[in-house]
Amino acid sequence: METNTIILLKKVLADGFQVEPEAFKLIESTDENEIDLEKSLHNIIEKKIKEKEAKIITKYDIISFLPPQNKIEFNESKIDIKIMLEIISDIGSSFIPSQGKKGFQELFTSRYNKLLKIVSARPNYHNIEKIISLKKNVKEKVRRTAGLVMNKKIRQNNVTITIDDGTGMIEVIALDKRSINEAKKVLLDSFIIVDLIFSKTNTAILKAIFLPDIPEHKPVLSKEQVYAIFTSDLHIGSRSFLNKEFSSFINWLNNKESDQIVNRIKYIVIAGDAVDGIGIYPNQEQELIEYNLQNQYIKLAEFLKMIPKSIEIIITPGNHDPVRQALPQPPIPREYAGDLYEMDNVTLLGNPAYVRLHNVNVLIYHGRSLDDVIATVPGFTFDNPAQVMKLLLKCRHLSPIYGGRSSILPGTEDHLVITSVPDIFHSGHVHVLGSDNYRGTLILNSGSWQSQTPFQAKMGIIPVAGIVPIVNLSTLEILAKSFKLDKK
Ligand code: D5M
Ligand code: FE
Ligand code: ZN
Repeated sequence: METNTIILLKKVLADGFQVEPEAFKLIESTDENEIDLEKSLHNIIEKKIKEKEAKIITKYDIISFLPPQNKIEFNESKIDIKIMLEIISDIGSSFIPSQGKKGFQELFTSRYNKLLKIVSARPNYHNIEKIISLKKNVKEKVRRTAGLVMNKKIRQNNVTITIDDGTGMIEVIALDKRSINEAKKVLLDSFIIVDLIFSKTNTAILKAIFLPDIPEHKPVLSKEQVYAIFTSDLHIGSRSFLNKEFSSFINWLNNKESDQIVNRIKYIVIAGDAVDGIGIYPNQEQELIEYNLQNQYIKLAEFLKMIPKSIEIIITPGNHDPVRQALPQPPIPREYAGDLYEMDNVTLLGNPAYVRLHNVNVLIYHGRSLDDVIATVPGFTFDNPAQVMKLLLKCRHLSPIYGGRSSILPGTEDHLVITSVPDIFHSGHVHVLGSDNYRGTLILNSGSWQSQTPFQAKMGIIPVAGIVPIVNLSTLEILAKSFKLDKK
């Protein structure tokens, strides 16, 4: 015979919800005379649907309606999850640039070599020929080569691309519709693999383009159910910084009663532009309410000090922070952000940085090169940053286009090549929330805490501000929590 509990659970499952085993045990042990289980579960389901939360009933959902004496036994304050932060690579801290032209030659040689090594390890690409050996001119046979894109010319009926691999250069021409479309999307200075055929007149005709890409993979997940918040672009000091909304976010982090997730948040990543800075663009002072950079960081530290100490905060710089603009950027220095260095739960890293949060591989990168990619690729817009980040993953490079708004320091090694495949790729900068899952990697752009500035209005950028993506590190599911004030 089915018990009332089983009948109830069947209803829950019929709504598309899952029940965690521990939640199930708790439901079983509740006294039906004391609690209206049906009503309580109904309320939880309604709330989860309304707030677009994951369709899982956890033990914390059940605890939320248990009478106090039962609650004590499962008191959330007893949750003791240890921080597991590993810094894998923080190149901005130690990078020594090379001087002059030689440095740039070395940089691009390193880019080519690193990417060739990545692709040559795959069975499909073991037959990549050097450009110099292509000149032997075997006609009507598909040849495969690779190089960095030196030039791209889009004409009415064709597109030509010139690539260089250090042994020589070759211009390939795209003539058919499919090749033309592929060729148009190619980013200057990026590494591409090219299939071509020589015509009777010795013209290299493009047959196909392949990007280094990331392989399909299973992300590494946390064994414990812990959450990380990915944010950026607070722009403290700007008139448009959303002080009230950000305060409400901090309050929420302190209100352990309000949400069972709060107790399991162990990391907050701030991927640059925490402050608005000063002298970043002409007439910026008209848009500031705090002109002193140190004071902007003091204000940031005041906010961050209100975050529970059980949460580790990782801060990397962006283009509004007082460090060199060229990549890789060093961490925000102590001279500006002394208060942050005094905090035990704050780690300051450079941009980009690779970290592991509870075993999950996270690539943190502010994202300035997104501007350059959006400006170049037909169809790319500011309102879809995940699409742009996906292309960076395919190119296996954080800032392929040289000489745009995003600049790179010359050096013997190109550290912006994405050598290891991240489980989470986090950027900000464009101020628009966006996410995607690409071949097992969670792509995340974190939006901002700054309302539309007059400049962004001119550019047609509509920021998504005051919403934070919270990621369950044991599933990589995202919950977008809004702290926007209701303006109804
Ligand atoms: O950049 C926030 C967004 O605004 C980002 O997508 C770039 C755009 N932006 C900002 N400044 C400029 C300039 N000078 N030209 C073009 N686009 C710009 P943030 O880094 O927060 O200022
Ligand atoms: Fe920003
Ligand atoms: Zn920025």
